[in-house]
Amino acid sequence: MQPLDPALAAIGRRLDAGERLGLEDGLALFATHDLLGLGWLANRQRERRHGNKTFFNINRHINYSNICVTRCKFCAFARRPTETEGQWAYTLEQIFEKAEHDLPAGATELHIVGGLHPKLPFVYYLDMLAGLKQRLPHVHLKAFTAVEIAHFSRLFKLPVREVLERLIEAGLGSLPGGGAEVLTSASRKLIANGKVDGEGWLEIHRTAHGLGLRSNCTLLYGHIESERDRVEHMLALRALQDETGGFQCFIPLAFHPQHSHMPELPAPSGATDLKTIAVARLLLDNIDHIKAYWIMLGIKTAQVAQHFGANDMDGTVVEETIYHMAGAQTPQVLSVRELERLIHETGRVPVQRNSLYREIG
Ligand code: V47
Repeated sequence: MQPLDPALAAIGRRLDAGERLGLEDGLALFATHDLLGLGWLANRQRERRHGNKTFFNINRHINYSNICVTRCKFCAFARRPTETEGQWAYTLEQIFEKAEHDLPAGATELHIVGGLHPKLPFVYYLDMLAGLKQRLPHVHLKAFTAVEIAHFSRLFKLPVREVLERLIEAGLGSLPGGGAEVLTSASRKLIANGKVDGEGWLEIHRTAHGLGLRSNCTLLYGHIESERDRVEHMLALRALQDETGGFQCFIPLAFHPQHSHMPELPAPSGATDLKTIAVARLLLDNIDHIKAYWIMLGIKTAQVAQHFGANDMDGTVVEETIYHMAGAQTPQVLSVRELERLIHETGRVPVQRNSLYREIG
């Protein structure tokens, strides 16, 4: 099936000639009504790189605390330090208990993030990683977004590089991609005022990559940002990737309005979800993996996304609070068997990976 939209067909010919797409191309891709043509183009790039494989991992999320000094408008998860109802901060023993006794069989990753807590000392985070590594030496610790790293740097009066070095020493394996929201536009200030700005977010990933850490990157879309904001955001990530090569995976995150501070906004549509995945595959020619995170896309869209440019589904997850507090209707856990079945049903071959995308088994 070739694209019907002449603008898409022209972009397809340029991709075949090995040309790189730019801002105007990104805008044209978002503007098209030829959704299947766009999917066809993105799928072609996806299959050139990954063939028929769809990756997943066996992981568990731990959100150690939702107490947060900032008030991001999109967030339904955080509670202010003064707002006692509905807040939590796990003790290290509680975290170790969850990790040791509620980890799916064969798990290779813990994904650990939380709010910007005003009081927890640096040693809490260091002991968390060291204690987890001691108990589960084979499990990769993907922990703390760049926003948390910036917070630690400010709170503990340490340069970002030193914060990262000490966390690596304690057992940090890589950085998750959260907190990027929209990096380049004025809308970042409107939805995420008070936390590290776009340049700062990129700089922390640059520093992490310089220290040999791999990381992921995200985009929060479907709120007040424009299509141009999305394209500029992707191009900023691509520029950093040209420099460092440290990003493994891009994860577009669909805004869930329920219980957020922008409940009046409609959630992004299925067409927007699929377009954003496809445009990411076409613009981010230097980031290998595009993840359709089933928790926020919904299982059905995450499956279709495997033919719109995505090649990863994330993993078993087990316990998720960020999206579920924002009204996500997905389950909190998928078994390996279910993940494999869902991937098989899309005509793809499920491949278990570790956090650094090495194939397992
Ligand atoms: O930074 C918060 C987003 C992110 C809402 O690296 C919301 O593998 C939509 O980054 N509606 C955290 N989005 C999640 C994240 C992530 C998830 C899975 C895998 C990886 C990875 C990273 O969630 C936040 C923010 O952008 N978010 N609230 C909401 N109401």
